[in-house]
Amino acid sequence: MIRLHHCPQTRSMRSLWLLHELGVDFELQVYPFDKTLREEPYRSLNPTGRVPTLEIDGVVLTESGAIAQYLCESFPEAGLGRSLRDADYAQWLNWVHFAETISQHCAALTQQHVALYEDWMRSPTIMQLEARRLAKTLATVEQGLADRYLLSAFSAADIGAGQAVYMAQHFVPLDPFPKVSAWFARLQARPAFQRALPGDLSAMGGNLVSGAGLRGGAAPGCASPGIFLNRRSWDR
Ligand SMILES: N[C@@H](CCC(=O)N[C@@H](CS)C(=O)NCC(=O)O)C(=O)O
Repeated sequence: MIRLHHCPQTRSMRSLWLLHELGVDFELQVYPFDKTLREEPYRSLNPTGRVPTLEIDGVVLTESGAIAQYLCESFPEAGLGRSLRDADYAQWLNWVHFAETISQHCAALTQQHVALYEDWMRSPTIMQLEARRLAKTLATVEQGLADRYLLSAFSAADIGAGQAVYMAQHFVPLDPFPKVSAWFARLQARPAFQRALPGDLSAMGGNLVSGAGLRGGAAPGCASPGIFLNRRSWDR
């Protein structure tokens, strides 16, 4: 049994996109991006109260990079992972985890732009610094893009980094990075990417087991300044 615990517009989109690319059966439990994640029964699965969480045959994983590795190793026939025997294994692994280097800046910027809801709480210095550091990570992707994908063919590395760029585009323009822009357009055209976007929950696929308090379609997420968090719901 595979069950993904997911909030739209967050890092769990990586895992959802990958599950769709793998074409496996899974259940999808969708939450609002608020303190529901800190409550039981979710807290027992993921004590830090974050998404994603993946349950797979009695195993629980709570890091998107680890989830990517575990799923790719569980379904090697899909060809989205690499193993130690492959010449590009180190590159693959590095890109799968580089996604988190991109995402941490997106998370910091989301905190500044969205979660800190009073002007006095925000720091223009941190906003500028984080945006510059985020742009540097995009420059790294620009430099690393071999051709159409990060490796010689589409893989979970593109999913991890691609989802991070999906978040990053809210904060930095992609225009200065032509290879990133073309690659990201290619990724966005994939049906599995589109099924992982927020919107009609029925289009998300998987076997949707529960909205767990979700009200009215996609929940607000952690990198969508256009969609406001129920900010006070995080106060504690
Ligand atoms: N390193 C973790 C980070 C997970 C994470 O921080 N997820 C965010 C959503 S993008 C979250 O759940 N945040 C809730 C919070 O910070 O309280 C991963 O890659 O899965």
